[in-house]
Amino acid sequence: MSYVFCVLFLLFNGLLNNYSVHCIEIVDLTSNGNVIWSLGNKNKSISVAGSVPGGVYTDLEKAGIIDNVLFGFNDVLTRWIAYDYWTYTGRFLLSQDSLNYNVTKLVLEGVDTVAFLELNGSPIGTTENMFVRYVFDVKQYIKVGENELTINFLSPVEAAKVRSDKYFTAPNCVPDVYNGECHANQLRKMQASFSWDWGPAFPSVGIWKPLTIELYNEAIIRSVTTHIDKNGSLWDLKIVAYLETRSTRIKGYLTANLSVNAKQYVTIRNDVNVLARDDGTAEAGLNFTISENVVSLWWPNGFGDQPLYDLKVSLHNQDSDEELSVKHIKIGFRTVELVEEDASNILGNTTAGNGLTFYFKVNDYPLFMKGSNWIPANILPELGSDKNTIDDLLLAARDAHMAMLRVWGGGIYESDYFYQKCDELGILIWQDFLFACSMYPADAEFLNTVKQEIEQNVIRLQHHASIAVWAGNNENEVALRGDWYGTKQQFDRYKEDYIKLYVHTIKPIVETLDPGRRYLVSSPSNGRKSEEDGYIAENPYDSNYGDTHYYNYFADNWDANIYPGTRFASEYGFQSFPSAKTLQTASNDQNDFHLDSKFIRHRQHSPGGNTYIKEQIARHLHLDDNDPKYFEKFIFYSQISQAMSMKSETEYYRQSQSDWYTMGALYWQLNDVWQAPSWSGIEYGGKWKMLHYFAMNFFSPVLVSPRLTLAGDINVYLINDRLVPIEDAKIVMDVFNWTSLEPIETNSYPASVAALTTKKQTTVEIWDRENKEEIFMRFSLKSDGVNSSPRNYVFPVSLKMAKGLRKPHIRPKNQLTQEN
Ligand code: BMA
Repeated sequence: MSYVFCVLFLLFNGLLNNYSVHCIEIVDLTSNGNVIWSLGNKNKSISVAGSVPGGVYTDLEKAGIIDNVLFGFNDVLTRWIAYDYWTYTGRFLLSQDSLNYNVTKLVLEGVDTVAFLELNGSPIGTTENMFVRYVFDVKQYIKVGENELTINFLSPVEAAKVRSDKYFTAPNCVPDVYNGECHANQLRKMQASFSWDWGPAFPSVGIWKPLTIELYNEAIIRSVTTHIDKNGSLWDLKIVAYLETRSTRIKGYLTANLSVNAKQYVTIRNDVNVLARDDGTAEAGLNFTISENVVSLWWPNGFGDQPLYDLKVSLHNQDSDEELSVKHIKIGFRTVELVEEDASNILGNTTAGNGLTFYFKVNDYPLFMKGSNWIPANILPELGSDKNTIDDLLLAARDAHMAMLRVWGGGIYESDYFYQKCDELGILIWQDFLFACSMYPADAEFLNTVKQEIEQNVIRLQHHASIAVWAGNNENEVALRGDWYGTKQQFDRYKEDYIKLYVHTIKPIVETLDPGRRYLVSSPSNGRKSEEDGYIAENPYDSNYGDTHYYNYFADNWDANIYPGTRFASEYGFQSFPSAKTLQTASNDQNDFHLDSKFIRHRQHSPGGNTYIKEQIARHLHLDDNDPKYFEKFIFYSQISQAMSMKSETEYYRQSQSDWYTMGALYWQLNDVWQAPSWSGIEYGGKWKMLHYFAMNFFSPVLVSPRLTLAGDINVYLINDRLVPIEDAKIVMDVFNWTSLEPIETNSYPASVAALTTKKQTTVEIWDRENKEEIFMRFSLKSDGVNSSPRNYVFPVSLKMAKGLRKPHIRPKNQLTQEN
């Protein structure tokens, strides 16, 4: 379907509130544009209807060639697909009018991944990076009437292998239990699509984002970036328009129109007279200064509102005033700073005071970042932008008081819709670049495509109020330092490549295109200290610097005393099983539902995972191996165990704001991609595990948080994540016997805490109490002006030792009535 407009035209790109207006003809080549696509394999034994945007797994499933990919062992049973070669063919009509434009560009927003393209039988280009927008000049290849576009894909598994033979880069392969594929690090493709410790391998293939032909005569605005700085009572807003043209010079003018409070607009205009580069690109800028009185501050979730303002940027022809191209975006006014300064300024001359702080200051307030880690919403990238799934997950994050999500480096740069939603909900994004748990090649071909990828994605995403920080990779500094992949003998070579990629290639691009945001070379890292130490720190997990990832499957995770100090916990977690209901969507066979079944073993990718869960459960709960309902109980107990572990660890980090200046807790992981044991709080399909319900409490803005000390006493903290202090409050401790619902003892303690801080209020001595197994303590806050603060509990001994608990005999009401 094609549209010719010199007036308002909405370019379909699947994005909300982000559309373009062009004096331009757009030919929508997606299935939505009524282009008929077909999909075939190499030996032509398969020929089915194709979808664009789409991918081979979804198309073959739709055609009935394969079953539901997430059922049973289908990840392995469908693996032949990743070894075959696939071709998408689309046919579309063009009129003579369409051929009269000066510029004819084929624009592919996302091709997954290694492909060569032909238009009417002529080669027009190749693709090798699923995160890059490819724009090909096709003027000489199009014709009046029917045109045929073919996109021929190589097997991603083979393409990775071919590159690996040439530029081998560790690791050799993922562990066998992943049932995965090797050398994902060789391709600029979602790294998790070759398998992960929480996910199956679906080495996807397809055109996963929109595809159009753009026809125009003069120039267009491809993207817009905004740079917002606070200067006294004024906001400085610098806008850069990224232009594309066919001529050597772009002459005209730009206008920017910004909505402000009280339904007013501010408009400015700037003449443009710039030389285009050889590839037809050029930039032009516009600057605004606006008073802080006409716009309101944007705040992260829990700290205030999220006002967003429309910004319209348009390019005009100088002589005719004709509007050639327009971009609409929404922006928020806020400052975000990642503060790394001498920690002794806050913590004094103490062990904790060594090193540097690591915290986010938003609108000049130091805010503790509560949140989680985001993995792709779907293992098939074409389904990951589903709005309902994104809404459900982000609303769940919002409801659990999360203010930050880390978009993890093994996934994708998410859809525009995702970041728009984060802008609306106040969820700050820690955006990793897409390199994870691996060493990466640094040959020229690889670095060139990475360069394009980083440029395009920083330009696409940086205007979002939600983006807080960029990070070069997930765990690659620590992996190299810790010799995770047997690289020790070649440490220098790998270090050199590491620096080439994250420091010499990515860093300058990010810092030039987005000078206002901090680029961290890795996560975790020691931040500035890692940089001073030559980028591979002696101990990237240093408690006194930067962020840390912490997993401990051997100690008692309910015991807060096991956790090391950190300035910012950007990952920590423990596995649990998804509900039986969710598992049943992956198997109909009752025999599959026990811990040792082939099916369950197939789904557990973490080596030793089930044993760790079992051991963790056994520390606190009694589960009899011979229980006839063992598996159902195991699932349930695994969720209790995970939720309690994450509660202890998260509260430990929140408490540690007071003595270690810990300023962030992002647990691993928010969501899931299939029905399997994992670290997630939300199951595939959207069901909340116990952890997510617990998060609503342990992330509560105001929380009384008790910690059982090694000495056997209770330190009681009051955590206040609000911009106002809590004064003249009372913490009430009720002591209960397990046998009764009435407290046997009640004590209260005066409590107060400044805004945005945590303070230890008191130590309750219980070490010398007798019969600890018969009691537990409940803590609550009484304070005028605090709407809600959840009750909190201390169990002085492991729950399995509790004495006096009786069977509650709780039954649904109608059952009781029937029995009566
Ligand atoms: C961290 C993450 C992921 C992984 C998780 C659980 O290291 O970065 O790579 O899935 O641990 O093992």
